[in-house]
Amino acid sequence: MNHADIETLAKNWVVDAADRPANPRVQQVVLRLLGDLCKAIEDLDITPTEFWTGVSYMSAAGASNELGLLAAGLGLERFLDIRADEAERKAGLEGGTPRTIEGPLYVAGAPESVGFARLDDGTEVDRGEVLFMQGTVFDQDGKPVPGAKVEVWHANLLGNYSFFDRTQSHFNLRRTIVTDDQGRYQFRSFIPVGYGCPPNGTTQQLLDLLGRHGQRPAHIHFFVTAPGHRKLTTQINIDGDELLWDDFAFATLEGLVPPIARIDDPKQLDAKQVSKPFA
Ligand code: MBD
Ligand code: FE
Repeated sequence: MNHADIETLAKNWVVDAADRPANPRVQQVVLRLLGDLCKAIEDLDITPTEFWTGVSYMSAAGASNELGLLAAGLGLERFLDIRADEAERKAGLEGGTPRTIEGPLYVAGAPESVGFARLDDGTEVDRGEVLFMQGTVFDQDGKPVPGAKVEVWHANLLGNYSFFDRTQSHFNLRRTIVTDDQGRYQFRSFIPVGYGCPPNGTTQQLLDLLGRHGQRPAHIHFFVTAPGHRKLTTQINIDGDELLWDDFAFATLEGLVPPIARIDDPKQLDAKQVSKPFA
């Protein structure tokens, strides 16, 4: 069947079949996606068996809560970022810390403190490398923003995130830090280990068929919000990770790999220009 005939069918099924007030945006999007899917079935001669295998796959991915993970692994989440960057560029909004994907593992409501937080609950302190990070939130004009919320979350030493991993304490490695009167935040945690897709899960199943791994380099997630300002969603990567530029979710960016200063003696904190002692 040619594409014009397919489009006529799709219009018949979506638009002409409506006998009640409809949501025009939903109609528009479904019409397009349905038509495009039918064209792919036609052009690639997708068999009924292949089609129903795909339906089962999506059902299983949804049932195991992996659709968000799939969106990251297929590059779709990265694509939304590229479009957001483009829209901001067109609006003349450039500069600042680059955005990168949120991923599927954020949990709202982390404990809040001003200026400083320790992220880890101490259970892995014997095995992890302690990490200190500090920064300042600046506005578009380069002025510090006191009272901004910096939400931070990252994986533990097994690459797992609290809540999704029920063995961790509530909100382990998740905190909200409100910037101090000079716009600064600091935290203590440890260097996380990169995440890997569940090896027997639906996302990894598809990645295997595509000949791809499902690993992320070690990273730390951030939301930065303040009244009257755009929200920043970003991550930093831990420099030196062998997968730094081989992330299955395509999130590593120039400008999001800060230098790490390794310190053996805590007294060296001053020499490394940590602005004040950590709690
Ligand atoms: C993660 O930790 C993550 O950040 C992304 C984007 C996908 C899967 C797991
Ligand atoms: Fe992550």
